[in-house]
Amino acid sequence: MMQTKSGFITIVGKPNVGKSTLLNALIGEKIAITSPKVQTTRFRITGILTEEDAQFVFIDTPGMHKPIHGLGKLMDKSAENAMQDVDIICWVVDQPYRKSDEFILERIKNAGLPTILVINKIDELPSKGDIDKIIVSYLSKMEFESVVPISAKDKTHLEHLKKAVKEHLIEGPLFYPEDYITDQSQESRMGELIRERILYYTEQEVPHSVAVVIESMKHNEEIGTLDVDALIIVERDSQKGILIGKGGEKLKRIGTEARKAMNQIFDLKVHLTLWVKVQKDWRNNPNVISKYGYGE
Ligand SMILES: Nc1nc2c(ncn2[C@@H]2O[C@H](COP(=O)(O)OP(=O)(O)O)[C@@H](O)[C@H]2O)c(=O)[nH]1
Ligand SMILES: [Mg+2]
Repeated sequence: MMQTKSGFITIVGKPNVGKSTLLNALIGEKIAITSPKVQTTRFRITGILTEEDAQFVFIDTPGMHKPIHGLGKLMDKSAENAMQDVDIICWVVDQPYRKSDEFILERIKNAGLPTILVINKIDELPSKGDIDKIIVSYLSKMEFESVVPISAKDKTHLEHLKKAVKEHLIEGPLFYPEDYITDQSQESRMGELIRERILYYTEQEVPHSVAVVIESMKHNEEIGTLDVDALIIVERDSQKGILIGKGGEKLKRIGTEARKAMNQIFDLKVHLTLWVKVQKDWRNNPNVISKYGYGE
C-alpha cells in the first residue's frame, strides 16, 4: 500500500486578496463564495483535496482586519483560531508589504508555524520585476518556508503551491473519506450562494448587513424538485426596500441567479423562495450572530 500524507493548511491574509478564489481553484469546485467586496467570507470554510498519496485540508478564513462591530470581531477571531492546530499557514498577499500588514504579520509570527508566502493575482502584474518587488518587501519581515507566485483566477502555478505544501504534510492516515470536499452542509452552502448574489447586487453597508438562513428544504417527489425556503435578514427597513427593489425586481434577480448556481453546483432542480426580515442591529447581538452560524 502507498504511504499517505495529510495535514491542515490555513489560508490567511487581508480581505480581498483572493483567499476564497484560491480555495475554490485548489479544490476545483465552488466551496467558498467570492466577490470584489471586502469581508465576503464570514466563517472558516474547509476544502478537502485528496490526491493519490496525499490529503490536503485547506481552511479558508475571513480576511484579517481591525474589527469594529460584533460580527467583525468574531470573524477576526475565527481567522486567528484557524491558525491553531494546523500544520502550515499560507499567507496570501497581492501587493508589497505595508504598515497595515503588521497586524497579520504579528499573528502569523505568534502562531509559529511553517509559513508559505503566496503572491496572488500575478495575472495583473505586468513584469517579473513587479512580482520580485512584492517578494523582497516581505522577505525581511519573517522567515518563509517558500514563496510561490500564483494566479488563483487563472489557476496558474497551483501545482507549485501544492508541492510546497506537501513537504509539510505528515505521514499517516487520511482525515476524511476520499470523496469529501468540504465539511460545510448543503444548507450552509446554499445560504452562501444567496448571499453572494446579494453582495453583487447591493452597495455600501447593505451587503455587510445581510445574513441568510435556509429555513426549510423539502424534496417534492411529484415534480422532482428540491423546494428551498430562505430567509434574508437585514438591519433596517430601508435596507429591506433596497434589497427587494422596484416591484420586487432586485430580489427576483438575486433569487433566479442563486437558484441557477444551486442547480449547477448540486446538480438539482431547486425551487427557491426568498423572504426578507428586519432584525435591528443583529451584527452586534452575539445570540443572533451565533444563531446564523457566523464567527466559527
Ligand atoms: N485578477 C485576479 N483577480 C483575482 C484573483 N484571485 C481573486 N481575484 C479577485 O479578487 C476579488 C476577491 O476575491 P476573494 O476570493 O473573494 O478574496 P478573499 O476576500 O481574500 O477571499 C474577487 O473579485 C476575485 O475575482 C487572481 O488571481 N487574479
Ligand atoms: Mg474570502
